[in-house]
Amino acid sequence: MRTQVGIIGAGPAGLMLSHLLHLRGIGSVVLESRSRDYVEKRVRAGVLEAGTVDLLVQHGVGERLQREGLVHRGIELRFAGRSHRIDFEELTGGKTVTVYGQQEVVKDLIAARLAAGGDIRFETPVTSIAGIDGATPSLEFGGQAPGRIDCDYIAGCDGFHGLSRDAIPNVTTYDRTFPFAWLGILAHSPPVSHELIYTHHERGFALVSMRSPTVTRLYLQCAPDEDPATWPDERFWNELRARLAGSEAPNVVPGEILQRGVTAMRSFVTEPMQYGRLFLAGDAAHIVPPTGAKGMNLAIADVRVLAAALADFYATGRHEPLAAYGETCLRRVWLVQRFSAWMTSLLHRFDAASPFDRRLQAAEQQLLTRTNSAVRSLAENYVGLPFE
Ligand code: RFL
Ligand code: PHB
Repeated sequence: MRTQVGIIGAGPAGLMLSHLLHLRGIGSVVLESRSRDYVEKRVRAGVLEAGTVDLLVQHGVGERLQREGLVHRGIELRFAGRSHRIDFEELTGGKTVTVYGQQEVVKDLIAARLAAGGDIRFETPVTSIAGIDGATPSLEFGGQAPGRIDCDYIAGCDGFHGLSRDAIPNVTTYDRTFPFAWLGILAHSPPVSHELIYTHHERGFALVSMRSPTVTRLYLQCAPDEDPATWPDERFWNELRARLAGSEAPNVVPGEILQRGVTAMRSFVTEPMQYGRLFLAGDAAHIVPPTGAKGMNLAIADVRVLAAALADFYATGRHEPLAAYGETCLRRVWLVQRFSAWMTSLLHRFDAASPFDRRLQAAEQQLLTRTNSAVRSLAENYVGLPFE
């Protein structure tokens, strides 16, 4: 079996890459260890940057997103018991973000690939990567019909726990683990607010988000080893209310909790993002704490660069854009790392912080209510920095 680009992983990165390559006449095969049902139901990210939305729309996979996605013109930051609205439209010259679940993006991309005759193999785990030093790299895979596929290039879009990162020799990793996690729930109840609310409170961070007019998505800062089973519905709703307390406290209407899980908070980058004929994209190469809502957007930004570089190579034989792939991506990756770590530090409770550090954190929050430059920087980064 042979294809031009062998893609490991059917998350947002792998699927979007396959779609962008197809539109440029380049063949690919996507190998995914999980079932289609599993990847379409995995609840994760929810916020799409303006540029991500444009990219999906321009490439014909934004129709449902435009119909069902919730356009957000701002967010609220809440600290010291008061809310402060960040008006994205005003601060960024009209840009907005769109709330549309990652699994919906994944569903739309799978549907588009299959409708175009694309080859996505679910329940087909890649077990080894070979020959990336030479001209014909290959992937070995297991599952119901195990085999091997020879490729021109390999894209490692297999997420943080995938195997492609380990195929690159002499990598340097940069990381920071935060001393807390998020307990996330999906509940059958109306949104607590019509906009996202990021809250700092002595009891810990809380985030109010949503998925639809009837489904709400909520997060509470918790211990890294928190057991979700110790959070019966009642406890969750009471804690959320406590953290949102203060003037103009939003009205929390409890509903049935449909799902709960704990997400670690980590910043991680691996360099380089490529070696020989293997290119890493998305969470395989970097992860950000979810506070800035950037992970999926960054994954899409990577494959935008990779698809253009591969298209250039197949059209003209030029290697330079491919050779520069990782460097190009890393410039954005580090800007997004900076923003995500900053948002995380701004809003969480750090148990080990000294009294001095706590006052600095409060001052950092106050700055956002006092100067336009600070708040504009937040807005520009949140809606997404322009692509290079
Ligand atoms: P994915 O989505 O993890 O997909 C990787 C795929 O590779 C498969 N795989 C393999 N397949 C074949 N063979 C192997 N050996 C394989 N090993 C792994 C996996 O099964 C999987 O299907 O990575 P990708 O495509 O890079 O996408 C990254 C995003 O998923 C991630 O960055 C975001 O979900 C992060 N994130 C958020 N990002 C945002 O942009 N906005 C948000 O609001 C946001 N909120 C979040 C988040 C992540 C969260 N969690 C749970 C980590 C909120 C949460 C709670
Ligand atoms: C979400 O809706 O899941 C969400 C929103 C904003 C974030 C992270 C997650 O920063």
